[in-house]
Amino acid sequence: MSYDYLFKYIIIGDTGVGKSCLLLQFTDKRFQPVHDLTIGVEFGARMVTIDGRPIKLQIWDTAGQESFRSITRSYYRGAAGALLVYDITRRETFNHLASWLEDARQHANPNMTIMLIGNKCDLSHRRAVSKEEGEQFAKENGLLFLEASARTAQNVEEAFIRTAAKILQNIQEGVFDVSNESSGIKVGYWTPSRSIRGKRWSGCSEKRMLQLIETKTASILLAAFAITVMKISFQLSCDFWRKY
Ligand SMILES: Nc1nc2c(ncn2[C@@H]2O[C@H](COP(=O)(O)OP(=O)(O)O)[C@@H](O)[C@H]2O)c(=O)[nH]1
Ligand SMILES: [Mg+2]
Repeated sequence: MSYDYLFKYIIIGDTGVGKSCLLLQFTDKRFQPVHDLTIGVEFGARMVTIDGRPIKLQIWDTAGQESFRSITRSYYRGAAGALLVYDITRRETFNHLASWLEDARQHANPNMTIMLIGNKCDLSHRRAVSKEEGEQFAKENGLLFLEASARTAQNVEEAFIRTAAKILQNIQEGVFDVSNESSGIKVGYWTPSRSIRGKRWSGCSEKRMLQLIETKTASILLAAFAITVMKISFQLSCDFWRKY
């Protein structure tokens, strides 16, 4: 299936916070009640539409344990977005956020969009971290924030889609060099209605493409103007010779 952009995501956070369940709920719309330990890194993908544009999300789900931390680190580099997850019923998973963020800042693209997710919000009777604390942490560290539940699917779509919308906004503002795949963004083939004489604009930033279109339009108008002037002069000279 064709897409305008492909965004790579990474899901990080302590073990047992619900990373794999969030991915499964997003890709398969189902919940896995038994904790199936992620070994190394797993992978999921789904198409979404943002501002009418088809975008493919390629999502890497990592293992939270310390022993897998070095494998996880190697996945930061090629990611455009990260979902940093904690469990609202386990305070220690919230306390470890700073260390996850430090890893991300050290190994990821500095423009990576990070969405902080307070997961398991269906278990609010066992809550150990207030929503305000989550919001405050996100604000202090420049992250997006949502509380979600992989079990009830509350805010799961929103978490993935809002991250993608922010990445798309950054592309439109020229923050990313999309021709460099280490940004975690791949430009797809343009759909026929958007392509210009079938030309593939892969590797070209949106800003640059608009500039090219403007330059092309200006040249066409100039050429049309020159032809009209030549036609009028030719007509006038013909009339002149006919008279005299
Ligand atoms: N109640 C509830 N349980 C959840 C939720 N998300 C995950 N779990 C449970 O938490 C455990 C760990 O989930 P998992 O996705 O494997 O965690 P991971 O290690 O971060 O990938 C599993 O038993 C899940 O069923 C949620 O939103 N609500
Ligand atoms: Mg897992």
